[in-house]
Amino acid sequence: MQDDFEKYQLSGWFPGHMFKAGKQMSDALKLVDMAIELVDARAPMATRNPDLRNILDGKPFQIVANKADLASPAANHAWEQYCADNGLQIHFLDSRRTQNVKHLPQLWRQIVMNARASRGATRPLLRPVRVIIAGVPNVGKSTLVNHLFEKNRAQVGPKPGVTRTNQWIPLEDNIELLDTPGILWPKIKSKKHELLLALLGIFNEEVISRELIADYLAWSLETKGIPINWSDYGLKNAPETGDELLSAIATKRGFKRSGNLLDTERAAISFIKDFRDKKMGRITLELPPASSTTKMPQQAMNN
Ligand SMILES: Nc1nc2c(ncn2[C@@H]2O[C@H](COP(=O)(O)OP(=O)(O)OP(=O)(O)O)[C@@H](O)[C@H]2O)c(=O)[nH]1
Ligand SMILES: [Mg+2]
Repeated sequence: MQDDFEKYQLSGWFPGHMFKAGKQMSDALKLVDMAIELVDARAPMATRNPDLRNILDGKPFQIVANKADLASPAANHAWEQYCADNGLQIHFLDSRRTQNVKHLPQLWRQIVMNARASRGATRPLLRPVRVIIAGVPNVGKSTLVNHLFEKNRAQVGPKPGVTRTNQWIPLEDNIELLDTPGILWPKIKSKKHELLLALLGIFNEEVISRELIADYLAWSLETKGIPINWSDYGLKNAPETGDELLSAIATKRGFKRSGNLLDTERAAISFIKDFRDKKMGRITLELPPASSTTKMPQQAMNN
């Protein structure tokens, strides 16, 4: 059944470049044995796009939760547990280091081979296993491709793929990686979801008010019980409202607009930047559903 968004996409109003990207993605997925679904470890489920599973049509996939170095180690562990309990393959990664990615091709080959075995395939695969890295903007697709590529470029280099536009990068273990990552458009479920995606840089923050994103961040930190050194922001205690926080930051950091007014937008930008730069510590914004995390208090989870 088509939902309203799908009807809108097919109506002719939907921007052409997005439709083209979606079409390229489904064409690319026909060529591969498996997809690597790259997500942001700070919100691993909220940064997925359900369309990918629909287009994959039963082909295996692995969720790679990238930027694991920015997320809470305890929360990463809780997500691993949750995914294992729910039959999902998840792998936490900091893709900026080549040494972290070098074992991945072997893992992917195993996933494809297991999927073939469970489908009852008996004939050996006589060609390389083909994989694609897909994900919403800014999750680190290019970083991961580049590091996988870097390690193998010296050996063989890219060779033409099965279509004119696709190039395959040969990796170890007889695996080929499509050199262009698949871009998935974020599917926004609610205003809150939109703010979360904007905070993670997945959705262009300029179309949303930065003050609102900062307000959402402060609210998330507070409701999740994440300890913050509020004195860094000119406050003795946690703020009661976003306005209070942004005024305090603008005062402490001397952000002024013409007319000697406090520049709360600049305050919001600096607060968001601190979060993205890990100045507040390693923070996960989306925790697994409660059932699998009851043993761990929320606060401990973000340490
Ligand atoms: N801390 C951290 N930063 C990362 C990691 N992977 C990527 N980044 C950073 O995240 C930003 C986005 O990375 P890209 O590789 O450009 O992401 P992308 O998915 O290709 O983005 P689009 O091409 O816009 O869709 C860059 O500033 C990277 O340096 C990671 O594992 N940890
Ligand atoms: Mg990219």
